[in-house]
This record gives sequence, structure tokens and C-alpha cells, in this order.
Amino acid sequence: MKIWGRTTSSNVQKVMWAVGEMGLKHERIDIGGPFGKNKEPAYLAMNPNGLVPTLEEDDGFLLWESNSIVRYLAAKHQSAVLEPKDLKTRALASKWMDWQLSVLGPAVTPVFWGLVRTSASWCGAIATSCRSGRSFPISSAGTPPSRRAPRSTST
Ligand SMILES: N[C@@H](CCC(=O)N[C@@H](CS)C(=O)NCC(=O)O)C(=O)O
Repeated sequence: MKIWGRTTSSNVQKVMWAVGEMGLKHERIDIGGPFGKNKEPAYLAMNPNGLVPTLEEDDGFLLWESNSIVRYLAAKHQSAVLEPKDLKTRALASKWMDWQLSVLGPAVTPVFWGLVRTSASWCGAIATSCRSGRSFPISSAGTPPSRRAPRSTST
């Protein structure tokens, strides 16, 4: 089994956490972010979104969307912890996973990039938005107010 995706992606980390919990034999391949190659035809043929992670099974089965990968692996390996037998318990776990991906993540990501990943060394550099994969320049406009030079009021 192969997991395609860089370890700095929270969605790849989610899958790797599940893989680790279940002790599954795997190979992880760096792709996306600074490693690139995720917009190349070979990868797009596996995942037309050009995003990470993607799971590739030994028999050729392909799956993308991190939550779907976690649920698939948990069901396949009958993990009672990650895929509880009780339907309602499982549904509640699933609810929080989807809430993280659809509500919490989009709200927190801009704050994370603006405050945590913006530092003096990043200023003027090009960063890649985790969510969209789009590139945008980090300039002083992206620097937290506490780090900005005070504006001169003199004319
Ligand atoms: N809903 C998707 C989102 C995937 C996604 O947005 N992945 C980001 C990394 S967190 C990505 O591929 N960004 C482009 C890149 O890494 O080059 C999932 O949960 O798998």
C-alpha cells in the first residue's frame, strides 16, 4: 500500500496517524508542496484534484479524500477503535471528522497561515495555501500587526 503526500500536510498526517494506530505496512511518497509533481499528468490520473493524500492499494485501487481513506482502512482492517461497531458511536466519530474537514479547517487555515507560518524569514517569500494549493505572496500585509513597523503620520 502506498500513501502519496508530504508529511507537512494535515490531511496526510491524519491518514498516517490512522496507519500508525493500526500498524499497517506501507510506503509513503513525498509529493505536493515543495516536492511538487501533484499537478503532473501521472498524479492527476490517480487524483484529478491534484491534492494530497491519495491511497494506492497493491491491487491498483485508488482512493482520495483523507476522511474516506481513514474510514476505508479502519473498515478493511476491522479497527474497533477507529471504526466502532456501534453505529451511533461510529456516526458521532464520523460527524467530528467531517466537521473538522468542512467547518473547522477552512476557518482555521487562514489564521494558521497568517499568524503561525508568517515570520520575518517568510516575508517576501511565496507560500502555498494548504487548502487550495494556490500560491500567494507573503508581504508585510500578511504580517501580524504586532510585528509591523508603525505607520508614520508625518507628511
Ligand atoms: N478534502 C481533501 C483536501 C486535500 C488538500 O487540501 N490537501 C492539501 C494539503 S493539506 C494539498 O494537497 N495542497 C496542495 C499541495 O500540497 O501541493 C482531503 O481531505 O484529502
